Amino acid sequence: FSHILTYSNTMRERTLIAVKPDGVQRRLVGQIIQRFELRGFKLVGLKMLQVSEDLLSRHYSQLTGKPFYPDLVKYMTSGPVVVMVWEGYNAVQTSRAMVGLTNPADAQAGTVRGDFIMFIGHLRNVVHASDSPEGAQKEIQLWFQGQELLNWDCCYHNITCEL
Ligand code: IDP
Repeated sequence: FSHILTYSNTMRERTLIAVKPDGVQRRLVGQIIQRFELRGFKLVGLKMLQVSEDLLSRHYSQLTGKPFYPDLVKYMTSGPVVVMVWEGYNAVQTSRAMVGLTNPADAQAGTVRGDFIMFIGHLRNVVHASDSPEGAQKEIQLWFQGQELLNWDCCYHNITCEL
């Protein structure tokens, strides 16, 4: 049964996506949500907030020692972010592909970073996506309380295979 178990876990995989302050400033929230909706992912949590330095240091715990970390703090606390949890088949890997490479200059056309940013160096790249299922689980717990995530059924599941 192990392959079935793996398959069903992957079917209901969850990932954390955040529209960073530059994405909110540039009115890209709707466009980014639409891409995940159209791909068939299910929105199970959503909120807007001003990030604290404490939350950010826990979110980016592997980056706090990097030389660019102070700039990253300035960037990420410069305005509100919109953070969401999306659920569906292979959500983590697929959403990384939809978001594109970290440096927008290298990001492929068709990705969020490849479509909305020309070149601004590394920092302001509009969106965050969890990079592994374990990372996603950690980030979802960090940003959301359990009751803020909703389980709901897709009413046309039979036609689309959406969950
Ligand atoms: P990711 O956002 O594509 O997962 P990470 O390496 O986890 O990339 O870095 C987190 C964020 O930190 C990036 O999205 C970017 O905003 C910033 N960042 C990463 N590397 C650099 C760098 O070399 N210079 C400046 N900022 C960086």
